[in-house]
Amino acid sequence: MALDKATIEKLARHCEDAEVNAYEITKITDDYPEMTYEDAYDIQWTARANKEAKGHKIVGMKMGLTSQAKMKQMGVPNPCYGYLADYFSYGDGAQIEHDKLIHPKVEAEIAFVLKDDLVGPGCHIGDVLAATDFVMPAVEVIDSRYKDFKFDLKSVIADNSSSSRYVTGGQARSVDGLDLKTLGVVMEINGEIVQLGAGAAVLGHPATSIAMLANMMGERGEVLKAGTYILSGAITAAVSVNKGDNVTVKFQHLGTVSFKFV
Ligand code: OOG
Ligand code: MG
Repeated sequence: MALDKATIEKLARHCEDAEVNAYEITKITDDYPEMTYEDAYDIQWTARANKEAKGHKIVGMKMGLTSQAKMKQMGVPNPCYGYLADYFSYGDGAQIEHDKLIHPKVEAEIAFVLKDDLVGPGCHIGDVLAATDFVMPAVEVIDSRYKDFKFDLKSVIADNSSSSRYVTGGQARSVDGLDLKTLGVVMEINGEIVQLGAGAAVLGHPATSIAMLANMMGERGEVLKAGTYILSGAITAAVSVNKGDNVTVKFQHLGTVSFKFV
């Protein structure tokens, strides 16, 4: 740990304020180059506690930067995670206000809901499949608070891994008989296909990503709780959206998620 508690608290407020009020900030490692990964997660967990203190519920978690496409797109070496607050959540057919966000992008994801807690270290894909209650399709709306979506891994972790909104739809299904690795996804914006992908884009299999999340949380003594809504990471590259855009993502075997930016 390189930053003191007061600085961690200041940076947590700084990042959270930019998220709530939708304004751009400069990458925090520019001002705090000595910051460590532990500091970055301390900032994120402090912002999370601040949200809870304000009465928000933390409803889920997300993994980010789990695909080669995304790591290459953002120029970072490893995946990261973030939390999902109650007001991030939207249902199928939602209208999301573009003006309340900075420069949103959409990405197709598979969401997991667990029936048993997962406690790292040592979690593996088998533990995840055994602990999964159901999976369902989701589209994440990410909105980095950093100028031009440019960041390094520590900065993006402090910014709650760009979490902003997510939309769920389609069908919830048990993982039995479902091959999440080959499950195909087609993303359309205003009727035009913009991205294609398969579950394998996420660390070879989306459940691997959930195991990694439980293990990363385990390093901080945290448990991935049953009932938590978990986004496993983007299958496609993230696509920028404008006001008025209609987003539809078709998931093989799981149905469709669609919504509009207004
Ligand atoms: C970080 C968040 C990435 C994912 O699924 O890969 C993410 C970013 O690219 O801004 O949510
Ligand atoms: Mg994502």
